[in-house]
Amino acid sequence: MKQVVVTGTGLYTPEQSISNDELVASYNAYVDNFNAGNAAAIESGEVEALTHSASGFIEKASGIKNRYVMNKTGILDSNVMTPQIEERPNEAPSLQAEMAIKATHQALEEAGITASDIDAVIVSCSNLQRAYPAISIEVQSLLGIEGFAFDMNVACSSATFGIQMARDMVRSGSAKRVLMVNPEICSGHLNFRDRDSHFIFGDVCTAVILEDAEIAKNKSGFEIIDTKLFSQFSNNIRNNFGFLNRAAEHARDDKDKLFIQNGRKVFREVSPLVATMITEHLAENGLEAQDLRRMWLHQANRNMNDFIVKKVLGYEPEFDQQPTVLDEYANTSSAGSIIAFHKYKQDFKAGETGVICSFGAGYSAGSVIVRRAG
Ligand code: CO8
Repeated sequence: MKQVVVTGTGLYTPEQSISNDELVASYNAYVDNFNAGNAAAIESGEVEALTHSASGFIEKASGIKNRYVMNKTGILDSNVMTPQIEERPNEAPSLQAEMAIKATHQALEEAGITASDIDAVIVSCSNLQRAYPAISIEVQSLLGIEGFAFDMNVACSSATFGIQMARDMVRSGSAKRVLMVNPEICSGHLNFRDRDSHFIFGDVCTAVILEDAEIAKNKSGFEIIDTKLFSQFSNNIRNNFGFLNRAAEHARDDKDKLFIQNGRKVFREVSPLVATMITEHLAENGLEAQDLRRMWLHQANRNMNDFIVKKVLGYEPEFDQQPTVLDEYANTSSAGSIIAFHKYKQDFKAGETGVICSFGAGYSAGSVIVRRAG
């Protein structure tokens, strides 16, 4: 079986950002307007008054202080509260393809190859801006790549599932060099009028290049030791937006056409499941927790990650063992663990081992054990 290496990663960060205080000010202005506009109905008990959001709660409950977004003004306008992104003509590159290209250039540079060396493209993320043609085929075309491309979606686990697909393709010989890219515009499917979740997500794009080790030019990449995927149906994180919405017009704009979750249940159910998955995955590969230099975990919640790593290691982790990017980027769905890997991998020495792990809607979870080559 061929050995597969991650030879390059890339990160595109949007220029605009929103702090917790800015987001909360906009949400609270919406609440004040709503309550004033519904004063009589609230007084008579017909309508429930809305409650303010609070920056202090957000940081304590999640670890999030800031998020990057593709359009700040629409989100912060308390009469709009959604990103305002113009439709583009079919001849122009789509926004997700544009984000993908930016992240890809950085990944190619690290891998020391050009786009024409790639022979397969996977765009893997939690929402695609159109049904077809596939964004990945557009990326393939914009980069001048020969071969094939496809899109896939496993919500927050899209990147680790994408890595397993890419690895399997290289191992089987159906591709030699794969670009796996995650353009996440989470702000487009987040309900900024929902106090429980308005603070959770941000926008970003990550890219990963996986190659047959024999032909890789970057000899100090990260060998993939093994991958393990898990899924189990749950309604606790759900978004009912889809092509049949226009066939049920009365429900087309209901809240469930954006992200909804039972966050507390997700926290309780998913955290132990992920800790067990990582421990079992290590054991299957003859490894123990102390063999790990670092875990690059999905970035949904700081407390959740602390719980998982403590359960795997048996003690409180240092930042170096479990770096977080949540404070700056918030939850960027599938891109989160890859941002952490991208930003905190350069200090790895040859032979050191780590785990990239994602988890989220589905439920879905993916674990990727990597070891620095070279
Ligand atoms: N401001 C102030 N107070 C608040 C706020 C707020 N904004 N929101 C809630 N509160 C209050 C509540 O009313 C409650 O008050 P009380 O105790 O008086 O009833 C109190 O705070 C506690 O509320 P919760 O129990 O809801 O708070 P938690 O401590 O559970 O924290 C979290 C909420 C942060 C959401 C937490 O539960 C969490 O992070 N859970 C994990 C969720 C998770 O990992 N989800 C994965 C989702 S990502 C994914 O799968 C990808 C989906 C695709 C991407 C979608 C892009 C849009």
